[in-house]
Amino acid sequence: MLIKIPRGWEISENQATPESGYLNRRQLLRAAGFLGAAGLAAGGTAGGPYPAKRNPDFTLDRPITPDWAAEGYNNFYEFNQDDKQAVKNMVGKFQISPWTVEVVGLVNKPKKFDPDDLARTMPIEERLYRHRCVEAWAMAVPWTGFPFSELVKRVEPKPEAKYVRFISVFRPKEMPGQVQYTWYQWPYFEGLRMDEAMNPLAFMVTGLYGKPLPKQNGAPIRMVLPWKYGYKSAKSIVKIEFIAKEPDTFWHRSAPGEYGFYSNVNPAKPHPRWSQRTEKVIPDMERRPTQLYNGYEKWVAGMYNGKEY
Ligand SMILES: Nc1nc2c(c(=O)[nH]1)N[C@H]1C(S)=C(S)[C@@H](COP(=O)(O)O)O[C@H]1N2
Ligand SMILES: [Mo]
Repeated sequence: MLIKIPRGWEISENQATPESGYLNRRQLLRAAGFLGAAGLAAGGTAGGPYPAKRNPDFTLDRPITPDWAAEGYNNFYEFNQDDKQAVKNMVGKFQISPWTVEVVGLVNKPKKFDPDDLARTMPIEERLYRHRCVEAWAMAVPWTGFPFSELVKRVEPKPEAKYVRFISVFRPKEMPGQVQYTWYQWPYFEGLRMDEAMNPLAFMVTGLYGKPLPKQNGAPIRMVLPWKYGYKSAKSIVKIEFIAKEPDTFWHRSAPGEYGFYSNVNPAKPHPRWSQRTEKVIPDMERRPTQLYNGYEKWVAGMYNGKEY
């Protein structure tokens, strides 16, 4: 294949952040009172299990990212790979209800779940987590969800189950990127080793900022893995499969030399096309040092021998 495939991540770091000026301008407008409720990214309606009680074990080393920034600057290639701020305006046709998450594969009790039922019946809590995209932008947000291990317990994996695969929704009629970007293998797919999936940090998320998850952030249900680059955390999941062998992943398939299976945040391991030493915190894009495992080594370092990438 000699065709040059355009990928969102194949742009220089300078080009990757034209939005910082825009976001600052928005902030100024908001401060001046020019943007009212209509200027906010649409979130879900509060009520039901939201807001959930915050788990005090997870603290931040920085302020919480403003909701309009985390809900208005999104990586969601099913909609748009070039303009993170356009995603929130492209999700209108995306139907998130009814929705079924199928849990299948090497389990004793395969099950189908409705995300709304999960939010009502699982031990949901709010966690403040840092998020680090492989592109270097970062944020810190209050997710609502439950430990993925709780769902695993309900399906009883067999001893042969060594990995978990996550598959996002395929809705070409509702997701223009799935039609336009023919060079990717849709739907989005990701994976974890079993011990990573059972780690207490692995969080299945149904809410953000004390409300149901906005569509652009991966409604109605997504994974959040704060010690890994953001692309490991699949959005809008419809299938979870327990398997015996390490699975391929969407980004590894697209660019095997650039994206490995583990993808743990590591400042010392540069991306082939840019450094990972520092990160840029949205919306102001001020630089901070990247932390090993995104600052979560206390929880996750014991799972690795330092060679995983
Ligand atoms: N299905 C799907 N999941 C996805 C992505 C995507 O394009 N499609 N992007 C990933 C990337 S690169 C990041 S950084 C996060 C972004 O999540 P956010 O928009 O809620 O911040 O989602 C991840 N999960
Ligand atoms: Mo990302």
